[in-house]
Amino acid sequence: MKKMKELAILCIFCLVLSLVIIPEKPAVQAASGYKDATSGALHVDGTKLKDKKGNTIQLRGVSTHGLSWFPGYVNNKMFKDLHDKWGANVVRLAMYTEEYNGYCSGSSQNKKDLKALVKKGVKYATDNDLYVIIDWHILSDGNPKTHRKAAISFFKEMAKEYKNNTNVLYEICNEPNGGTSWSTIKSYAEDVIPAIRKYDKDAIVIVGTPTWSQDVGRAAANPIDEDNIMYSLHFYAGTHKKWLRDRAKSALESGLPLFVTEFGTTDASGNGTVNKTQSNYWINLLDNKKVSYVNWSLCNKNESSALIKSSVSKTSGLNRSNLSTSGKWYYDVLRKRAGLAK
Ligand code: IDC
Repeated sequence: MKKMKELAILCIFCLVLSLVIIPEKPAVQAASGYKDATSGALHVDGTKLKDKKGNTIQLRGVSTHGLSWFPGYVNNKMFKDLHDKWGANVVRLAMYTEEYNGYCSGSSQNKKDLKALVKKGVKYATDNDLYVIIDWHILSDGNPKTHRKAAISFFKEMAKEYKNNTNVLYEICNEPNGGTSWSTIKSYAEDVIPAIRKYDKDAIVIVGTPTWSQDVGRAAANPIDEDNIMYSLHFYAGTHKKWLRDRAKSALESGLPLFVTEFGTTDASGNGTVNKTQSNYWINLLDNKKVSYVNWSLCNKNESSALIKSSVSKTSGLNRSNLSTSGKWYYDVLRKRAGLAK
């Protein structure tokens, strides 16, 4: 009887001990990202992006292709997958201004449709704990001043709509080009930023830099005198190699907060060979410096930068095998960094 009692006490002791010392099995870690209660509103501190608690946060995610070309990927299930399965914490909504039913080149109905699609995108991002970048995607209209008035009214409307959202970032000119100088871009930014700030006082605003967002040194030499501004650096790994990484490093060293709002694993045409070696060099640098990055692009176009195989037509529920060479590489990059990879 006494032995039984001793045994029972021993068992209870062991049970208590096991509860105390056996660590809880970690649950699958979701992407660290937008959650209003935790990460919330972002701010810029030096070259770093910080969350509301002051922790450095790196955003990693994907860009849509042009919203007019591929509207179908803007759906709740896809965005949920991006967060839960891919481990992304940001999505970029690329709204062209000129090309193919661009916001400034299409009909007024097209303008309404695009605006509605952007709003859907922001909603799906918000519902799925993603930060979201609203991208005014200038390209063939190389000078952002070409559509300055339209940009001001568009961003005013967006900022009014999203003044209480803490997950919306504004990218006011994708890639200035055609010889547009930094001083022209800067003066454009100084017109658009107040339109945003009128409603959304301290949201992050990302400004493109000269020569397809590669001449970050120009901005570093004469930055915009405003809080919470970041500067775009874009690269396509097959074309932009060590020389552009060196340029990025020196811009960071001089204190310029960079955001890679677009990069491709291919050459600058968005096509050609996927250069994994150069892509890995880039990702290592960006991780090391805690620079955020967004990959081009979430679509199944028959071009090698597309994340999805051109033979796959579904717009959500994608498996790794549905992805292109670039897609598989990037899916693994994201999942690993979000702690989702096996
Ligand atoms: C490309 C698309 C391509 C589309 C073209 C339109 O991949 O399908 O026909 O735009 O002109 C950028 C631009 C981005 C480009 C991409 C690849 O921001 O719009 O997309 N790129 O060329 N800058 C460097 C490369």
